[in-house]
This record gives sequence, C-alpha cells and structure tokens, in this order.
Amino acid sequence: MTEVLLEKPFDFVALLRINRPEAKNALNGEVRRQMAGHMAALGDDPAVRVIVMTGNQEAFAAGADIKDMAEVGAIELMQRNNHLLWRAIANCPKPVIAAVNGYAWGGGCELVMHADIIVAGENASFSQPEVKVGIMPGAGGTQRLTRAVGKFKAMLMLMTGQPVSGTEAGQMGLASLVVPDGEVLDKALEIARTISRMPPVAIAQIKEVLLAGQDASLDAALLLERKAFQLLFASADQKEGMKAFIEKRKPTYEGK
Ligand code: CO8
Repeated sequence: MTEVLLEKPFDFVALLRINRPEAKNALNGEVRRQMAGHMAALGDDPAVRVIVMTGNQEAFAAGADIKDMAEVGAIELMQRNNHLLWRAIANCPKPVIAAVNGYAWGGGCELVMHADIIVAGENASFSQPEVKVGIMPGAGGTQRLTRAVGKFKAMLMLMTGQPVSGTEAGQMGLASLVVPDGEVLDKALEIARTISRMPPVAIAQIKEVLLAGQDASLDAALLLERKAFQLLFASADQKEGMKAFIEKRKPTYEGK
C-alpha cells in the first residue's frame, strides 16, 4: 500500500497522501483502489473521526492516468467498474477534507469535489481538461462542479479546459478556504482537529442530511433534517454537550 500513504497525525484524524510524484499523482487503478480501500476502512474505524486527503506541493492529482486509458475500449472501461471505487469515497460517512496544492485536474478535481471541505493554496490549479484529450469528465465533474459553481462557470471550465487558481476557486465556491500555499496542510489539519472534537454522531448526521438534502425537494430535505435533529436527542453526546454547557465545562464526546 504505497500509492496512497496513511498517516495518523493526531488522535481521531487520518491523513491520506497520494504518492505518485513521478506522474504528478495521476490516478491509476492502484491509487483509486487504495484510496477507496482506505476510505472504507477509515469510515468504519471508531478511532478515526475526520479524514484529510492531500497530494504534494506540485500536484494534488493531475487527473486520471491517461496512459492507463489511452488504448482502452468502451466495454473494458465499463467492466473496470471504476464507479464503485468512487462511490466508496462518496459514501464515507465521516468528514473528508481535501488539502489542495498544485494541480487538481480532471479526475483529481473530481476527487477533490468528493470532499466535504476544500482547503486550497492560492496557487493551486483546478481544471476539468478532459475535453482537450477527446473525452469528458466521468467521475462527477459535470455534476458536482455545476452544483458547486453554477451552470455558467462550470460550462466555461468544462468546454475550454482552462484552469482556475486556488484564489479564483475560492471566489467561485469551489473551495471552502484559500490560504498561502505553504499553509494548506496545516490549515486542513487544524480544521480536522476542530471537527474531531465535535460530537461524532451529530457530525455524521450533518453530513448525511446535507448531502441527501441537496438533491431533494426543500420539503423533503427539511423533513430529513427535522428527523435527524430529533434523533440526536437520543445520543449521549447531546446530553453531555448540553450538560457541559450548563455546568460551564468542556464536553467530552464519545460518539454515542
Ligand atoms: N496521466 C498520466 N501521466 C501523467 C498525467 C496524467 N493525467 N499527468 C502527468 N503525467 C505524467 C507525465 O506524462 C510525465 O511523465 P513522464 O515523466 O514519464 O513523461 C510526468 O507525469 C510529469 O508530467 P509533465 O512532464 O507533463 O509535467 P509538467 O509540469 O510539464 O505538466 C501538467 C504538468 C500540466 C499537469 C501535465 O502533466 C498535464 O497536462 N497532464 C495531463 C492533465 C490532464 O489532461 N488530466 C486529465 C486526464 S483525463 C481524466 O482525468 C478523466 C477523468 C475521468 C474519471 C473517470 C476515471 C476512470
């Protein structure tokens, strides 16, 4: 397992680093399999509450591996069932933070958009350049990008393949936060640490309801929210959080 390195920088936080520097972290099958495997395992691990994914200073990931796709046929591509690997990432029930420096292009940009929070360096580069190699995004780029930045900015990026900087990404709604390049990972880890101290059951419900509600009618989404809100009153963490407030002390959350 060396294409994606797993580290535990501190309690309750896991850090996944894409590790193919020789190929600008291009996402070959092995990277995608390892990323999906880690996400599934970390999603199940009670000792992990937040996951940060990153690349290196030059590239988060410069796309799916073109050398891996250049000669493939449609049926073989279909039989690779890559969508199941992407789904494992999308289905991770824990907060995922992307820390982005350098290229987040093509499948790399799509991977970033699987995250819940995106911290970008000012000079990061976001792009969906697939059209330039004769294809289009295949892992959510046309859909997640449009939901993030709206139709007109998405069309421009998708049809020209032109990159936007981290600073522009922040202005467009494609990043949660933009910081100087050298501070990206520290900032992402700081946010991860903050979230890791929050009640895990509430955090999981926020993620589930926000994502499920995004594509539902407002009425249905508000119903989902209300039910999840009510459910949280069955958690020990709710009792602890409110008791600690009243007793003027710090709460200790156990995820129960
Ligand atoms: N795939 C394979 N190899 C790559 C990729 C890639 N996406 N990107 C870079 N590399 C390799 C280069 O081939 C090169 O290898 P070598 O040293 O053996 O020649 C090495 O990484 C270093 O790259 P460069 O020399 O090109 O570095 P530069 O700094 O000059 O340029 C760029 C960096 C601008 C990022 C340039 O490498 C580039 O344009 N890369 C391709 C970007 C691209 O088109 N990405 C989109 C790919 S298609 C895609 O992502 C479809 C997603 C669909 C999702 C579904 C998946 C199944």
